[in-house]
Amino acid sequence: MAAQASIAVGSQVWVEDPDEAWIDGEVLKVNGDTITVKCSNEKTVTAKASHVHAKDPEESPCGVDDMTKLAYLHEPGVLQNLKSRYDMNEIYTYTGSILIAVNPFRRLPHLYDIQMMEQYKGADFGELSPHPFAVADVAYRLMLNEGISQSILVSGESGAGKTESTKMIMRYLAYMGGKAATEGRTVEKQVLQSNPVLEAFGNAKTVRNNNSSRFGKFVEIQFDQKGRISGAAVRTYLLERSRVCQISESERNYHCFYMICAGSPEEREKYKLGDPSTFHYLNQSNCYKIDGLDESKEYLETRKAMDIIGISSEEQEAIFRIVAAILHLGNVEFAEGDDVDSSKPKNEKSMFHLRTAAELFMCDEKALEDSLCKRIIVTRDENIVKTLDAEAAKGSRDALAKTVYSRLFDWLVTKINNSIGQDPTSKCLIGVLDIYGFESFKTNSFEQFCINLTNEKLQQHFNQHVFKMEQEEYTKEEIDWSYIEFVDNQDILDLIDKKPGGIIALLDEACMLPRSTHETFAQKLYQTFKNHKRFVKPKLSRSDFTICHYAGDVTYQTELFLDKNKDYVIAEHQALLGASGCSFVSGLFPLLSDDSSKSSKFSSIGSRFKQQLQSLLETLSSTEPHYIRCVKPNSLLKPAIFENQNVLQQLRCGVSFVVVVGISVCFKLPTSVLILFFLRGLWKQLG
Ligand code: AD9
Ligand code: MG
Repeated sequence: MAAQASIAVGSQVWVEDPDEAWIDGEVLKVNGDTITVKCSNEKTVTAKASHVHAKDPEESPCGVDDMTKLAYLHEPGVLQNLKSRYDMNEIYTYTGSILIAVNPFRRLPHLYDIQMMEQYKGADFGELSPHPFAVADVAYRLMLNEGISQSILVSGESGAGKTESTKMIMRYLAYMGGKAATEGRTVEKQVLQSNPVLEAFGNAKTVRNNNSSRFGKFVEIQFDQKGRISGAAVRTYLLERSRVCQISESERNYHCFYMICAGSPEEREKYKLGDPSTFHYLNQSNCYKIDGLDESKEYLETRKAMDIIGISSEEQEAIFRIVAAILHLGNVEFAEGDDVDSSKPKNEKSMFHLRTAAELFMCDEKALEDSLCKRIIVTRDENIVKTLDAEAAKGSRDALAKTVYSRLFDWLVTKINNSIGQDPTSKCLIGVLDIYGFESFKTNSFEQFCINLTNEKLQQHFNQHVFKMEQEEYTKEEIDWSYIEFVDNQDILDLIDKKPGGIIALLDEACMLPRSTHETFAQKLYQTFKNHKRFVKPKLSRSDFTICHYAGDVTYQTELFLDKNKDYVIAEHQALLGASGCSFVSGLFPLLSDDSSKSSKFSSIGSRFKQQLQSLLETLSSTEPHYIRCVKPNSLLKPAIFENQNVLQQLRCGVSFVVVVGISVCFKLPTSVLILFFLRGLWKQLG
């Protein structure tokens, strides 16, 4: 471990490089604290000793299948190991019990077939090559033998391979817990088929991933005493609604919209559909096709999956009719109406789409128009009709589209859960979590705020788990662990979700006060958190704020925070679709108790999300966790390219939390500590 001392003239080392992150070379000169290295790219570099690391003497060209087998566990060593393995199509590597998966961006033959599953069945962990099946197998055995519920937490940035890994885990568990060779709709088949359905409605092409999940997912698979699957529950988190009406360059809307445009000629005729480029909700980005994806085939597969789940053909018809209706709705444009500040459909074309949308929603055309262009203000004495201008009518149209779509998505999730069914007698479950990783973009809005809160919560869960594991290990190995100080992220969590007084609580408050704007909200934050260690007001901004997250600083733009936090259905929309002649549509808008029918009653998305997270964490805490960390080797989404800097960044802001003080006194470290160092990028301090 502390082999830095062995750096002498002639020894092989790693030294920092601006392009490659780390480059190898031979030491030419050692001068006190500075070392001169002749690099393999022929450059000669002089660096501080603390920035030069010994290279593994017996480094094999194939790397090692477990990082803890490296002679030196430092950043360049870890990176080199992942890279050499990746070059040989060995995409999986362990760090102790944690599986690192580097996305191959190509199908690897036989890696996931039944013979492979058969091999991993019951094999000791670490005996075979690292694989998600091995992780799933451990979880399954522990559940069966010890009777403890398990969870598998898959993390990584967008496009890193979380969803693919999750699906493999589910396939393995279905294989182990399935009733082999049973015909018909078995529970495990339904569990697996929930994936294509959710992906059709919840995944979209983004710049980061052609099949990006725009929602978080926790699948809980329940088993009976014999280890057979007896039920399952899917929980989803925060579907990105804005995508329904608004897409950025090179991105697409949800897959289902393109699928229905590629339906049978009869369907296209029935729904009056044409090319995707004729719909405003699809043509904002000029991107319609995804390489290697056949929309009409995907459509048929989705329908097949829906059959297996038990979604009736009438329901399926209604679902896709609604999808088509949303497309037509998006094509309704507005012009100034006859009165001041009023609006009406812009032209014949808009009238046509309005009529078609009304037909497909099975509601009254005039009522649809009114619900878009007018508001009814209820006063004590009378109801006053207020007209909306063209801009407001467009906003109303988009709000309707988003509301219908998110209700549809929720319906699918509920249907999946009801169809598969829950096993109330099940004592053991395995949960698989596929949730968005930490995000930090140029502009970060409410979505990133919620996503990063999720990651803070999971981080804390990880801290607590590993901390416990560590303490046990130290005690066992009689190591004095007082020098390991755990940095808790509770202060960040308090900043965000403390009630009262946290950012979410203040946001809710702002949403309820009639005259607040994002600026007054930001001012309130600045005032409240002026002395908070984790909160910073950026110098040149009047409404942004920065949170110092465990994985790095993120600056949020508050502009849309208030809007995005408000979850309400416009009363006119509720009334319109609640009265639809199609029972499926009206079923999406059930009448609620009296007071909520009053216009625009506020309910907070942030607070609800916080509660959902709380309950997720409670579930996770009652399980034994396993971790899979996915890594995206390049931003081009292409095979065989391994970008050092890019990967390093991901490893650095992965799960991290431990600060080691005075570690130099200790050379005898248990494996799990090595795992921690790896996760934290702490090898630097190890010198
Ligand atoms: V996001 O946060 O939902 O945007 P994920 O879920 O991390 O993201 P995903 O699993 O969708 O990424 O993987 C992205 C793409 O990489 C897939 O569509 C595959 O084309 C590719 N991929 C990922 N893992 C594998 C694999 N094990 N084998 C082959 C893979 N291809
Ligand atoms: Mg995904």
